[in-house]
Amino acid sequence: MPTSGDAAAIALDGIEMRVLRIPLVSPFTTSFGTETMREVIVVRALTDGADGWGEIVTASAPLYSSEYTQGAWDVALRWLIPALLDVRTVRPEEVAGILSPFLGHRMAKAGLELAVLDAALRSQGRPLGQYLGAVTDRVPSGVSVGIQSDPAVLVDVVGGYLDAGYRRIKIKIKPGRDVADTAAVRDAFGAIGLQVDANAAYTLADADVLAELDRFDLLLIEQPLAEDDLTEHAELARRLRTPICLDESVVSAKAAADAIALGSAAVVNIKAGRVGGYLEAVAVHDVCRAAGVPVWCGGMLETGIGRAANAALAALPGFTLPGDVSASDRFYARDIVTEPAVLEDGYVRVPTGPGIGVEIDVLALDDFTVARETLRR
Ligand code: NPG
Repeated sequence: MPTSGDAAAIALDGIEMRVLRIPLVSPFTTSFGTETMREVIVVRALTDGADGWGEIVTASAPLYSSEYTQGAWDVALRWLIPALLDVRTVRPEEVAGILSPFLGHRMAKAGLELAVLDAALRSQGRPLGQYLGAVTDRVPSGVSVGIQSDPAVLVDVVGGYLDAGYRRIKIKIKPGRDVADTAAVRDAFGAIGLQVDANAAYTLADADVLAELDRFDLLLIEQPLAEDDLTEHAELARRLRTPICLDESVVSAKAAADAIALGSAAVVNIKAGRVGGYLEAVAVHDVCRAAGVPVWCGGMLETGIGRAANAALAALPGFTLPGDVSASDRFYARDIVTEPAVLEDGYVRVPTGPGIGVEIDVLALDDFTVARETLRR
C-alpha cells in the first residue's frame, strides 16, 4: 500500500463509460491472434470537482484471459458501477473492497479504481507516481514486438525499434516460431537486452524446445505454459537456465506469493489490469521485492491514460527490468491525451501533474468512441 498517506475521499456523481476503437499503426500478432484495432473502455468518474479517468484494458475477445470488452462493459454497468454509486463518497483505497463481492473481472475493477484514484489525486493536486511510491522521474522503455511473417522481417522491425532507442526488445513466440526467430534477432544485434513471450502457448512436453532458447542468454522467458500451470512452471524452471517470468498466472499479490514459493517464477510481469488495479499492483510489487524477485511493468496496448499510469507504477523501486512502457506512437498514430508518451533517450517520463498527470484530448476521445453510457446517482 502507498506509504505516503491515503488519497482524498471523493463524492461520485456518476460514472461514464465509452467503448473506443483506435486503429493500430501496424498489426500486432501474438500466439493467440492478430489485432489491427484496439477496442478498449475509457472510464470517467464524474465528481463535483475534477473528473477522473481510467481505462479498462480488455481486448475484444477473451484470448489473453477470460475477460473481454463486452463482458467488462456488462459487469461494470450491471454490478460494479451501481455498487460504487451506492456508496457515493469513496476513497480510492476502498474501491477494491466495495467491488470484492463480485468475483473476477479484475480488468474492469482496475479501470474503475483508476478513475476514482485519478479524481481523488487531482482534487489534492497530487501526482499518481508520488502516491504509489515512485523513486525515479523516468523509466527505461522496452518494446514488445509481434510475430512477423518471417525471421528476416522480424530483424528489420526490431532494428527500427533499436534505432528509435528502445532499451530492451521482447519478441512474441509460439510453437514453430521460436528458436529461429530468437536466433535471428540475437545474431543480428548481439548483446541487446532480449526476452521472449509465449502467452501460454506451450506445454511441459515442449520443454526440450524451450531449453534450446537457453543458448541465447535471454533476460527471461515469459509465461511459456498455461495460466493455471503453476507446478508445471516450477518443473520447467528446473529444466531451463533462462529465468521464467509469469504474466497471465499472476492475478493477485497472493498468486505472486504462491508462484514464488513454488519456484514457478524468478521474475514477475506486473500489469495493473490483470491484478485488479494499481493498488493491488503495488501489493504485488511489495511481495516480489520482499522475496528478491525482480519485476517489470507489462503493457496492454494502453491509451495515454493507462500509459501514464504505467509509467508511474514502473518508477517504483522493485521495477529493476525495463517494462513494456513504450512510446504512444509504437501503437497509435493518434492518442486520446494531449501529450502522448514519447521516447527520450530510451526512457519515458513519469508524469508530474496531478493524478495520472495527462489531459484528455476530447476531440480524439469523441472521434474514437463507438458506444457510450453514463450511470448517475
Ligand atoms: O506494449 O502495451 C504493450 C504491449 C505489450 O505484448 C504486450 N502485451 O501478453 O503482454 C502481453 C501482450 C498483450 C497484448 C496481452 C494484447 C493482451 C492483449
